[in-house]
Amino acid sequence: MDLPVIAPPAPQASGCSAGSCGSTSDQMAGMADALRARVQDHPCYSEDAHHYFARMHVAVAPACNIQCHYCNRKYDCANESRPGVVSEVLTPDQAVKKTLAVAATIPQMTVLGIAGPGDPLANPERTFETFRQLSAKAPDIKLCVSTNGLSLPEHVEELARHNIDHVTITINCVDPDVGAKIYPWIFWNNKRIHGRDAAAILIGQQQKGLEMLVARGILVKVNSVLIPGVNDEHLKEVSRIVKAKGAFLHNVMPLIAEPEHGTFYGVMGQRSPSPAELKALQDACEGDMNMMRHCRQCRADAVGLLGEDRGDEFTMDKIEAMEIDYEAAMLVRAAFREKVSAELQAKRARAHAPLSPALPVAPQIIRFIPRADEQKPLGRPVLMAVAAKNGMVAIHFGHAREFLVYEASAGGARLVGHRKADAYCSGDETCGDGEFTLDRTIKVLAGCEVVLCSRIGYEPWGKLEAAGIQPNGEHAMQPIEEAAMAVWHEMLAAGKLDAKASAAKCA
Ligand code: CLF
Ligand code: SF4
Repeated sequence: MDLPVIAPPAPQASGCSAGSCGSTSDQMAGMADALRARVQDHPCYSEDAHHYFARMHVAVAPACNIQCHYCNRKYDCANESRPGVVSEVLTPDQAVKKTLAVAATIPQMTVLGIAGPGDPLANPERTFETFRQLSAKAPDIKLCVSTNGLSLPEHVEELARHNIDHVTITINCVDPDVGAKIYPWIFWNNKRIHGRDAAAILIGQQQKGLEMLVARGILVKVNSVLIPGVNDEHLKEVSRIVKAKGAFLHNVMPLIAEPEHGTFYGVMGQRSPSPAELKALQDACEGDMNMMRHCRQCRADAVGLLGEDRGDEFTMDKIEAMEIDYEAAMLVRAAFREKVSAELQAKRARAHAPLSPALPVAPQIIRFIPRADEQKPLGRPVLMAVAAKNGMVAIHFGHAREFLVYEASAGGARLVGHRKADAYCSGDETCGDGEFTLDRTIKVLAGCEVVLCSRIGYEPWGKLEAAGIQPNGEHAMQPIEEAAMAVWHEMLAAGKLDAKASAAKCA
């Protein structure tokens, strides 16, 4: 007769998710130390880092050499930013001044990226002049660039010369027939080329550029815009190919297409994917490569932590009035980095350590394993929206402008996306005003079963519950993963996690 055995404790109750989930904690587990050092303070390449470190973009690149159906040239490059607001285009000198001012004011700012408003490599003089000056004046700032890839091969040498360690290529397809539905034309060898031929050239250049960057040891992130009915299924093939060629990370972003943006897709009524469609595709691609789930589709002049924009504090007239002592600022920046590095190391150690009695662990973690024919699923995954700051459950529900979405399961909690919301509450006492905004927020949270926040008012609590979303304010100022797992275990203990319910919730 088979006797039940006591299972060893689960590898962790929090922090790190199991399998190749794409969370940075997992990526890090298998990553060489040298590679870790290259991404650990880059908010886009490391999910952990994005809670602590900020990036900024300088909009020095106005021109573009291709046309995408999701772009209107009046707006920022939609490959790496969301359309909707015109950037102030800067000269390289202005861009350098702005970067030094931001770096001196925001010690968290570790990365300077050039991502538009057109294509950085279609404006090589302006782009490389900015990089050249910054590598001399601010050597502690990482330099990053994002391109559509058409001119990439001819610039790889120069990128390497400027010590640019992180390059993003937007690759929406590897099949020219798909590409012809996304790109109406490219500008190539002084000629405008249309349709399938244009797409074939662009794809060839992107793939060649990717191979050349990887051969030089430069980290490559691939961005893809998910366009329902155009490249949704095809992106799995894209993911497989770019991974095989050595890309480090794949970032599948939802198409943004509104008629008021005046883009071809917007005007033609091409729809954007739902959060569930986006997640399903990211999950499908994940088997092949590390997926980025925390992209905020930032503007080409964004400043601050991902998800926040402090650009208004750094307009050129304000910068002219600042006195900047960059050498002194470098010391503050170095101290900040050291402090955060220590915090991140401690977090990783906690995530990979055996269970500590101090952590909130449900009794189910140590359990009897039934015989194979009696085994039941341990509990289904649950989507939880979190009003977060710096990796903690730290924001009042009514003040949240975005919610991070975590998937909690027996393997741990992992970030799977984010949802934008409008803050509707102006103070603790008035939480519950702005009914219309609250209704919209509840809609935005569709598919989530729990909301974790630091506080929440009576009225939104009731409305969330009525919508089938359980508010929870009991884990204020706890690390997100620990809070999410504690709630998941409570749900498991209460018998709310049988497999049947999941299909209905996550579809
Ligand atoms: Fe900027 Fe892009 Fe560098 Fe990041 S953004 S150039 S890699 S520093 Fe980041 Fe913004 Fe997403 Fe881009 S969240 S849009 S992935
Ligand atoms: Fe617009 Fe960027 Fe496409 Fe150029 S590459 S057309 S700027 S989205």
